[in-house]
This record gives sequence, structure tokens and C-alpha cells, in this order.
Amino acid sequence: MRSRLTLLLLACLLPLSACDTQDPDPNNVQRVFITEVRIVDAPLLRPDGDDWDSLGGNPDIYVELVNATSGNIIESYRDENFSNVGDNDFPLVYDLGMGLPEIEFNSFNGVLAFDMYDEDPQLTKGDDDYMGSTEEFTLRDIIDSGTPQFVSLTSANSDIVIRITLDYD
Ligand SMILES: [Ca+2]
Ligand SMILES: [Ca+2]
Ligand SMILES: [Ca+2]
Repeated sequence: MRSRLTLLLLACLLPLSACDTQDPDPNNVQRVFITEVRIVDAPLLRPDGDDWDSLGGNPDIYVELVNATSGNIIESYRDENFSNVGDNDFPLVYDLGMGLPEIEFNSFNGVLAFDMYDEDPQLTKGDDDYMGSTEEFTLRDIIDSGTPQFVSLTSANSDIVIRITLDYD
């Protein structure tokens, strides 16, 4: 009886420890979580040198994770923008799981990117100023590169830098 129980316990524990490994096998990833979105840098002036806001000055920054192929928004932080961002405010950190949910994926081939906006106090998102986008990426490429904990994404002219923190299951 006792040995049967031990076996049963072992059978339960083994899959758990497999899920908990620090260095997951890229061939065996079932789910990917983005647990932090960290805006390391952003353009604080428009490309022509003007302020993003005519009255308020500094930008009220938020990002959206989008499917770059379809344009569909996967996650928007418009309501959690960082207002009147100055040079000393970086990094701007969304610590997901602490009030905002982690972003979970179970398919990895979608082409993704972060779009950045300056939130403006009108009614619709179309009134916000588009500030730029990071490079496009796929979770498949990230997994195949060795399941890194951190990935830095930059815009073509490098004025946007976003670091994401990843967890694998
Ligand atoms: Ca504006
Ligand atoms: Ca502002
Ligand atoms: Ca604004």
C-alpha cells in the first residue's frame, strides 16, 4: 500500500518538475508568457522637433502589442499610459501579473510588434499620436534562439527600445 502511494506521488511530481525546469527544451515549449514590458527608450519629441502635445508638452506614452500581419491588437495599455514622460522617467515598466495580466500564448508563429502612441485626451484612439513601432518578431524565433528570459526590440531608427521578459512552460 505504502509503495503504491509513493509511486503515485512520484508519477504526480515528475511532470511538475519537468514544467519547472530553468532551461526549457525549445522543442517542448507549450506556452509562452510575457511577464514584463519595459520601455527603455522612446522619442520625447516629434521627428520635426516639436512637442508631442501642444499644451502639455511631454508625451503620455503607451504601447500596444499587435499582430503585424492582421493589425489586430493583442494587448493595449492605452488606459495605463505613462503621462508627461521626461528623460529621467525611463525605464517605464509594466510589471505584468501585478494588477495587469500576463500575456499568454499557445501558438508561436504570429508576426508581432509593439506600436507606441502618445495618448491624447480625445474620445477615440485614432486621435492619439503614433510614435513608432518596434521591429517585428515571432515567438517561434525567440524560442528557437534558446528560450531567453529577456529580449530587446528596437525600432528601425533605434529611438524606441522595449525589453520584454518571457517565461516558458
Ligand atoms: Ca499629442
Ligand atoms: Ca502630455
Ligand atoms: Ca498626449
